[in-house]
Amino acid sequence: MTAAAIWVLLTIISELFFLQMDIFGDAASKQGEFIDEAFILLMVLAIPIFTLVVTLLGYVVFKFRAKDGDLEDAAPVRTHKKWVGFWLAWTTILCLVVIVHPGYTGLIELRHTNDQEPDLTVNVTGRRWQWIYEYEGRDVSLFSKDDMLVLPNDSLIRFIITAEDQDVVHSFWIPAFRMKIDAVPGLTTSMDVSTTEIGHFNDDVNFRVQCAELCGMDHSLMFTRIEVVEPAEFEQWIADEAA
Ligand SMILES: [Cu+2]
Repeated sequence: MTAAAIWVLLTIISELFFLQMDIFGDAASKQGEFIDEAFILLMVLAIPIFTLVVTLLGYVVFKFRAKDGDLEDAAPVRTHKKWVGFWLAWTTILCLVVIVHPGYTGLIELRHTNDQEPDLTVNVTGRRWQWIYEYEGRDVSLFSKDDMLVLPNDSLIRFIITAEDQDVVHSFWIPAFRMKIDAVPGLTTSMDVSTTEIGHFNDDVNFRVQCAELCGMDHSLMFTRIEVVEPAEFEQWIADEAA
């Protein structure tokens, strides 16, 4: 009874503490909003399980500790079948639930734009240790590490991603959009992002492309600054760059 009370109390405190935290700030894409919701849901579901394990461990260590001068062996441990069955059933149900949502529904959500025509396609190549970009059909490419990857807001952007032959595996990650996919030599992957916020690397470091697959000496420096601007401003930028 005491253990149950401690568990409930710990759970309520932890849930309240977690829900008032703002861990990542706001996501800057539709996909990102869904991913944040999924993360929060999984944490809310995981907290009671974590507090249950911690409470039981602490309770058992305290309650069944050896008394002073007691040198007898402890009573043998026997399986409590009902408890094992209960634990197995509930964890199985919980697992099946999260496989469907946010697991399966999440995949559908992140991939449902794949058959739509994007507003902008950017071809991306990973190379030790920088990213190279080509704005498809716009005659603009970025080759320097210092270049700013400018993107239009309120747009569906499709990144087509690969890595150079003879290179290693990289991972194309944009924290502000909460999206990430591997960049593999000889393989082409794609990632759709629907932008929802104006933003600049200087104000929020999550507005960057970052390699997320350890790829050697300058892995941590393999990033590109991002600026998301209004579509009209983007068109102006593209026109200036192409000139
Ligand atoms: Cu890399």
